[in-house]
Amino acid sequence: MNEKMRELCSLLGIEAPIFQGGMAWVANASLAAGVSEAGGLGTIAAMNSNGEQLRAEIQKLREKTDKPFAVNIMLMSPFKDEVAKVVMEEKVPIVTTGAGNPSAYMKDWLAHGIKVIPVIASVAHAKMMEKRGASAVIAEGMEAGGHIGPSTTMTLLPMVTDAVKIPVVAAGGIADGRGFLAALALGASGIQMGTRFLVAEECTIHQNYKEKVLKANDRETIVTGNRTGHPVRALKSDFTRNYAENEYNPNVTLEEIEQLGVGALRKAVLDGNLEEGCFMTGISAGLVTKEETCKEIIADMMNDLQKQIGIVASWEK
Ligand code: TUI
Repeated sequence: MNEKMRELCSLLGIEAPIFQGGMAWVANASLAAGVSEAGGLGTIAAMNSNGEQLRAEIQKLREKTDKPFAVNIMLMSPFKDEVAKVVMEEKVPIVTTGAGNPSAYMKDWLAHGIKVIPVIASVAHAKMMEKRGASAVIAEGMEAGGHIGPSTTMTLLPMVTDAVKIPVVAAGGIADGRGFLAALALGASGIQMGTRFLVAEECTIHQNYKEKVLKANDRETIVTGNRTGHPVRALKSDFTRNYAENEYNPNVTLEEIEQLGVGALRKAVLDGNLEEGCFMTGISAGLVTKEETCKEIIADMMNDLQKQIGIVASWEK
């Protein structure tokens, strides 16, 4: 590991600088404990939980591991205020945030000793988060699945690492040692992966979801929601085709479009509903070909990184 990776690991008390993304409906105690036990940073997503459901999930995780973990608070969630309180009451060590600006909560979280690591999609937001006391930022490019910003990982990452002094974690499009090395080359201290962890054995999503990820090629994802201002990347399906048709139909109102998305992620994750489900996935699904344990994924990422460094370092003129 290089100096930056070691600094990030010792800041958070983890062994490998690999975060698991806080995927709504997906990132539960089973997956997060699997990743944390394997030495990475496991994350419980609070997106689909109210305060008490989140508390129960945190307790479940603590029965499985005593290693550090994070809770991800999605700032478009209707439960954001109550889950923001629960992370303090439960003494959660690390909070990551997504899809918005967490400034309103940061003073309280910091006063409770929580390390705050926001997902950012712009240089300005990264600088603001550093000023407000973030321990690190996660710079996420539009290769990622789910709700995305407009920049690519390849361009956003070096601009953010130039702009802030705190560690930067790279997210969006990374699923193997080559992507890991590329992120380090662009100045990152670590990486976050979502899509690769979708097919982890500890990930409890419906098998139909896993099969779709395993079968996906490079052209299998599509971004919908540009008209509503909430672009979301997901695997092409009956749902995304229907959504895209309505999105660009001038007779359909914005409210009607928003309504189409409600519940579709839950139907994909819990029911594996191939007709009505929204299978949120990053473009890196095209790189994900086998089901493994979290331990195998983390070990493979570190070993593949080492191998890729060897390949690059052995270049001759
Ligand atoms: O949050 C995500 N990805 C998500 S959340 C989600 S749940 C959902 N369900 C149904 C419909 C829509 C979403 C699925 N995927 N990633 C983190 C992320 N945050 N990506 C981009 C951002 C972001 C964007 C703008 C962060 C901050 C921001 O602006 C802050 C500001 O105020 O400037």
